[in-house]
Amino acid sequence: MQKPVAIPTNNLEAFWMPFSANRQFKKQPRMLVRAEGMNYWSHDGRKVLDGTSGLWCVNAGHGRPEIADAVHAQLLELDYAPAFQMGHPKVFELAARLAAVAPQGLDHVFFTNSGSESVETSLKIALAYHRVKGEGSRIRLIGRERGYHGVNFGGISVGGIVSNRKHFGALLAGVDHIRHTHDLARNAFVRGVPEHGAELADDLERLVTLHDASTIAAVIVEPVAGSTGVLIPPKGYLQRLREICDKHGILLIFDEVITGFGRLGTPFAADYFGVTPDIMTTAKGVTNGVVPMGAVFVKSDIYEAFMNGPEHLIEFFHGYTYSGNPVSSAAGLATLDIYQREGLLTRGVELGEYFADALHGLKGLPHVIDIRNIGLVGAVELEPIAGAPTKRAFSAFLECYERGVMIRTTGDIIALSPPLIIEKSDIDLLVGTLADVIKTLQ
Ligand code: PXG
Ligand code: PLP
Repeated sequence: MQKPVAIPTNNLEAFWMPFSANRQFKKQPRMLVRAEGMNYWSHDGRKVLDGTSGLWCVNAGHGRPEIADAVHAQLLELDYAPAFQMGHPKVFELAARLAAVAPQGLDHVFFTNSGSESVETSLKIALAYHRVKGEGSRIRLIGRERGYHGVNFGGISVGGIVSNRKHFGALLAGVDHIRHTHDLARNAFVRGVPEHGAELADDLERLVTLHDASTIAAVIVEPVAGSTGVLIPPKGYLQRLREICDKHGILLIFDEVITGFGRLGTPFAADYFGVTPDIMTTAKGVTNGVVPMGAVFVKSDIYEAFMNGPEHLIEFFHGYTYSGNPVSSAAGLATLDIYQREGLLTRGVELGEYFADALHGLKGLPHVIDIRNIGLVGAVELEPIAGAPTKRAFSAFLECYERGVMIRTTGDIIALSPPLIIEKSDIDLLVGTLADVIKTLQ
């Protein structure tokens, strides 16, 4: 057992924690001090099973020495190289290897440092693409209700999570949203992909009728909406969205920041659903979450559209100081090695059924109004306490942590997304603890 570490409770004030209840945390801190494999260790010496891959990112499990060694060696060999007008070998190697595992046709990679930056990058590529193609009237971006696309201005504009939008002014102009697909009345407690709701994709036709296709640049959706509480697309929905985009010359962007790198039991959600987007955003799992990095994949004809004009000119005025930096690139290569050596990008198929059985065994417990699963993602939706939404699920989170299991909650939905190295005994512990905790909830 990890030796308890004294928490410096007198100096927690300076750090303004992101997306956190700061005051609650600082009264009752939950500090993590070590991690290995499937587990964290808390400051008070308890082992805590990671049911969430950190924040949906540590897909190959914690403390992988191969990644640590690659990062260490890279720091000593070439620590940083200018990202603009200069290169270094590993970033080219990583782009080529990523393109090789990506769905066919997504052959070019633009690097960022997070999912939020990947989203901004994808929206800018979409707008600029139409302009370089001579269709500069396509200025509108379409998102979806309940979508999460990070926290930068483009992302919250196309996003559909009210709390992430309402405090931040008028947001980006020219944005509209299609309806979300959550439908408890028709789809509650369905295993895997729900039957009903493909017709919700036709909502895009409504926006085309309203704005005219000639003004719309792109539609961005999460293939499976993660952050809002795991909303799985109805059968046929993404195919239909693809067809409507094709019909009207609108680019389709899949935000695969969560679904990318094996989460659904396929390398990407595009593979799972057999629908290939024009642009695909990723982050998190690209480096196993341990060094910041994001990657935006684009189809060749999009990249090629930019490659015109005099060769000494910059083709796309966009990039980050740390785009494809050597350390992140080294971490990305070592991570891909692990995924490929251990077959992790498809391991969710093998274990998904066991995970689904365990999860759906929670049906009938108090307050449980829906259970959803796909690959190694699961969600348990709880009936909110009248007048106190989010409180019931937050209590479950606190109690699970006390009992040595880390879950994630959003609203009154509990989300599970364990590392892809999980074993059946870990699933038993994860879901078993959750069941015990749900039984105690007020
Ligand atoms: N797009 C999607 C689909 C995401 O899930 C982002 C963009 C932004 O990525 P960065 O790296 O900028 O955070 C995300 C991130 C949660 C949770 O509670 C989800 C995310 C991040 C943190 C927590 O479910 N998704
Ligand atoms: N702000 C200022 C003043 C800068 O000079 C830069 C980059 O040079 C940025 C923001 C953007 O930083 P990054 O490239 O790390 O996103």
